Amino acid sequence: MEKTLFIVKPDGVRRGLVGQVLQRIEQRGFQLERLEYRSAVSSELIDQHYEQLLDKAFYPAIRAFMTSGPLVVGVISGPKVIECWRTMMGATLPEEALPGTIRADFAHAASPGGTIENIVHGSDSAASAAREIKLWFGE
Ligand code: IDP
Ligand code: MG
Repeated sequence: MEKTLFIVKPDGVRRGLVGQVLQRIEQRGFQLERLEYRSAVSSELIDQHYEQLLDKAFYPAIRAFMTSGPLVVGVISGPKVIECWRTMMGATLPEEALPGTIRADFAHAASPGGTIENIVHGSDSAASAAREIKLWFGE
C-alpha cells in the first residue's frame, strides 16, 4: 500500500491542532503506520528534509521555524495517499488554499519572520515519500 510522510509542524503543535489533523486523517480512512512526538528536532535533520530548499534566501527562516518547538511526525498509508494528503493540506500559501483544506481552515498568513507557517507537511511524490520516511524513521 502507498505510504507518505506527514508532519504537524511546530505552529500546529503550539496551536493545539494535532488532534484535529489526526482526526482528518482517520476520517479519510488512512491508516496510521507510525506516529511520533519529537520534542527536539536538529537543524541537520531539517536541512536534509528540505534539501531542495537549502539555497533559497528564505531557507534560514524555515530552519528556525521547523526547529522552534516540538513537532509530530508520522507515516500514513492508503490508496493514492500521497496525492490525497497533499490535497487535504491545501496550497503552500494559506491564502491560496481552498476552503476545506487544513491550510485554509487553520493556517494564518505568513509569520512576522516571513516564513510560511502552514501547519502541515506532506511528501510531494513517491520518491520524496520513500526518502523522507527513511530520513525520519530509518526504514
Ligand atoms: P509544500 O510544503 O507545500 O510542499 P514547499 O515548496 O516544499 O511547499 O516548501 C516547504 C515549506 O517551506 C512550505 O510549506 C513553507 O513552510 C516554506 N516556504 C515555501 N516557500 C516559501 C517562501 O517563499 N517563503 C517562506 N517560506 C516558504
Ligand atoms: Mg514540499
